[in-house]
Amino acid sequence: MERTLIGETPKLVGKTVSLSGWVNIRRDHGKLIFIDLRDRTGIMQTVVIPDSKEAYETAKKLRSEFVVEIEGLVKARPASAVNQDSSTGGVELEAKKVNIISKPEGELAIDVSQESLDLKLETLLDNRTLALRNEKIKSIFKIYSELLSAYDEVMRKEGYVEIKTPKILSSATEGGANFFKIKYFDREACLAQSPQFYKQAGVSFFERVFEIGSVFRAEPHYTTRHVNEYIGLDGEVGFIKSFQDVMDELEKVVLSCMDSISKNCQEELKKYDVVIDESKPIPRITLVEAAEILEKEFGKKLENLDIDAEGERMICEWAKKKHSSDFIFLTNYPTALRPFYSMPGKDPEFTETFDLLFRGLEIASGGQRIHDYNQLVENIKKRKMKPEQFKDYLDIFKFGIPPHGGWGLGSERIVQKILGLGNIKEAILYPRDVKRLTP
Ligand code: AMO
Repeated sequence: MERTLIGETPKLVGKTVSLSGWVNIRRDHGKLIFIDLRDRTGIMQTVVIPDSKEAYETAKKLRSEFVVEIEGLVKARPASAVNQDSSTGGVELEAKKVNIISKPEGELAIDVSQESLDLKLETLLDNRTLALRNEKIKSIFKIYSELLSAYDEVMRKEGYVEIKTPKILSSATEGGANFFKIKYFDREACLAQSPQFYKQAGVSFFERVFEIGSVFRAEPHYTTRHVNEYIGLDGEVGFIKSFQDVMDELEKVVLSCMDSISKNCQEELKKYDVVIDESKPIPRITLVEAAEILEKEFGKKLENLDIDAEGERMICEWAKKKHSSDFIFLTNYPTALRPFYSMPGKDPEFTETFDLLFRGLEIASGGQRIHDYNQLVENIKKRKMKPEQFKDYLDIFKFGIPPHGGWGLGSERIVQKILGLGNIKEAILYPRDVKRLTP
């Protein structure tokens, strides 16, 4: 018999169907055996009665996570039963045949059938492939998948061309020390800290480009918002008049992603009791203004305008109260805090750059770039770096390139903050941190 999906069964009351999936849990009540069956569309209760002899004998052997095929009659469940337990829907299957397709070996480390797995993050990550079978945890990644598709869709709609750039590089793109050195045959290379140089090159041939790609950061610390490998949603756009145009673009893109998630992931959002509010337009304040607000409203002083995690949380609290916005752009970061490619402002102590904060956390950085060859060479020298090291990057500017800018968005941070997850690692299938290289 052809396979029917659980999601299709409400329309098939009175029909005989064959379902395939995993045993979420087996419960025995007197002589009846209840098997909650899980497939990619949901969970459904199946009932095996002793009269169906063969099915009953097989059902007695079943344990959680057995992969099975169950044939039976779709029946409407009494409303009272549905009210008591709504997790398995309004129909059930009266099983006639049960066939074991595959069995787990040995004991399972965790029971994924619970609505919410109340376990330590380490346990969930150590047993990741199993934990990812839990419906609530799976919801995180359905939302993540929606984010990737929404980003792709809006970028293409706005005329950006998707590119994929190399992740093995000869030099670091973002400066600082947080890059991984690797052995590359008889040379040293490093893993890309961002697609920065290549997306700027992309502007010189496509005007507008985007990339969804892996980013590697050798952050030696443990925080709830840093990991060592993440997926960046990058964008770069040419022919801008100022970095305000870049923020306009990013605002459009981010709000469009939020809208798609809100429209297409209602069920998943509900599992986390989350509502996505309209946040339009996103307020923009300079970092200097933010520092004043922090001091006046929260009594917090910023050292050299270097806003920390607490400051970001506070300024978001202010944005919510004052502008009813979950987002806020902080602009014009000090030169000392931004990479060498950032466009200086009228006051050269500051740059034409921004961060985008969402519900207390920085989710994106961006800005206008220096596009003049000589100015860029000077800037590299000013930072005590050697222009020779950036020869290929500098070539981009020798060939002629319009004023441009862009952003890097941390995809996992967006999902973390949408769902209010305590740690970014919850929003990563198989996260990498200082200690974790498996699974
Ligand atoms: P930046 O280094 O600020 O900027 O990174 C951009 C965004 O990436 C995310 N992010 C991280 N997420 C998880 N773990 C980390 N260790 C981590 N580091 C950064 C954040 C951050 O806002 N090239 C520039 C962007 C640009 O100007 O276009 C860049 O990489 O969400």
